[in-house]
Amino acid sequence: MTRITLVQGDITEQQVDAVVNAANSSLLGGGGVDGAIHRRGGPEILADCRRLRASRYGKGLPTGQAVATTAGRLPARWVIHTVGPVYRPEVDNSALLASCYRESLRVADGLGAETVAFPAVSAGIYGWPVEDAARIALTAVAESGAAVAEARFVLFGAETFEIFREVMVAQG
Ligand code: AR6
Repeated sequence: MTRITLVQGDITEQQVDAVVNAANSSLLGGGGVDGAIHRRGGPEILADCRRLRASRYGKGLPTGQAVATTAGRLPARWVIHTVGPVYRPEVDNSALLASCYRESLRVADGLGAETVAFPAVSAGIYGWPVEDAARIALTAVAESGAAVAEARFVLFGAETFEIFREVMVAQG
């Protein structure tokens, strides 16, 4: 069973096997966690992403899916890129957000990763309310059945960390 842990901090500094990136379909970088991972990890990650675009993902990585690249200069071995849904109050995309976590863990299992760090996918630029994003994320990981030993949520800022902590306590 996967143990879920929460820390407040910067995901690019985590000593884990794999770091999950809240990417966009292009896989070619952006702001938020994506920008931080590419800045800190260096150009090897982007080079791998370009190869993926030239081969398996000509049209981009679909929302809810996940794919791994090198982690370049990050302490981790791999970056697992996933694409969260953009939050739209009139559409329920929670299944797609849950899929990001399930698929990332499936990729991690395939790599033999034991420790995986997750950001709060979709809860930044993509606008998902943090409490709801936390509920979906924690449930998806708890129910994943993955072999990964530790799924570590790395929350940027005290407020997001506190919300995740409260949701985790409420979910038991
Ligand atoms: N470590 C941990 N968490 C972080 C870090 C960090 N270094 N930096 C930001 N966060 P976001 P999204 C938090 O916007 O909502 C990009 O342009 C942030 O505070 O990174 O899925 C992509 O290319 C928030 O809680 O991802 C896409 O176009 C959470 O990580 C788009 O943004 C996610 O925020 C994806 O948007």
